[in-house]
Amino acid sequence: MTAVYVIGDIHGQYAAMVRVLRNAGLIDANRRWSGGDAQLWFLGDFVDRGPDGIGVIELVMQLQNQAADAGGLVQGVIGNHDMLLLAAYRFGRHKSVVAEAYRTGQHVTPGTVDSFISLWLNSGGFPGDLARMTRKHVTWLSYLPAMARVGDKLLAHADSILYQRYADSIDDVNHFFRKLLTESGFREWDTVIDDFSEHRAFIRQGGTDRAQTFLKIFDCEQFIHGHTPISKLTGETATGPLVYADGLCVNIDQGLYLGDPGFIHQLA
Ligand SMILES: [Mn+2]
Repeated sequence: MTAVYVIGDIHGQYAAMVRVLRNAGLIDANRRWSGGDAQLWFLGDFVDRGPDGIGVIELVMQLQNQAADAGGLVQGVIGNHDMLLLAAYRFGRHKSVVAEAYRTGQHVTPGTVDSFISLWLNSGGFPGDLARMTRKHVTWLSYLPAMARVGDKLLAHADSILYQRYADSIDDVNHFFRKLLTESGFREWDTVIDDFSEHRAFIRQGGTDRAQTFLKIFDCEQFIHGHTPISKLTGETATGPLVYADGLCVNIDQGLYLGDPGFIHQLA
């Protein structure tokens, strides 16, 4: 049986990510894949709130190639912050302002730049990420799926019912996102980014029923997600997954940007 790991929201915390992967034995001291045929899934939100989102993406891209060579798998799903950065890149008219501010160490005031860049900055965007972002990173992020099935588990970024709004199978949701991320205009992006602002759909009142319906639509037994830091829900430092909704849901948002130590969750 191949070992399967999932890791939640990295949010630009490069050093913390390296520490967690190293502790799990999935990378070596040179930050190269050492997980053999293991599978590792990142549940989105690679960027924002921490300073080195591009470094995080670069490392994940390298690990993806190294894991494939070793018979393993590294993959991710798209998070709303990844979309916010993509939107700033794709639709932002003031990228050069951000790049210049990054070079000179000046602060960019949201509101003095166009709305997509303002929205991204207000959501914890770091100018260095947009300044360093290239077509390579854009393409990689744009081709991430939104959902995945591993065994009988459903993997996606957000504890939100947004996915079922767009389609009623994993393949069709991914098709919707692929088209959105590669072809659609800013109005469609606006809607989806807005939909992504929902949190806690399966933990608040009626959540267990909502989770049952959600899992039935996508024909899975358990939903694994990030998006809402566990420590924000429990008020305590997160050191492992939060299983809730009668065991139907597992939150693995590590809260790295809040200073929690981080963890990796082994699915199988
Ligand atoms: Mn999120």
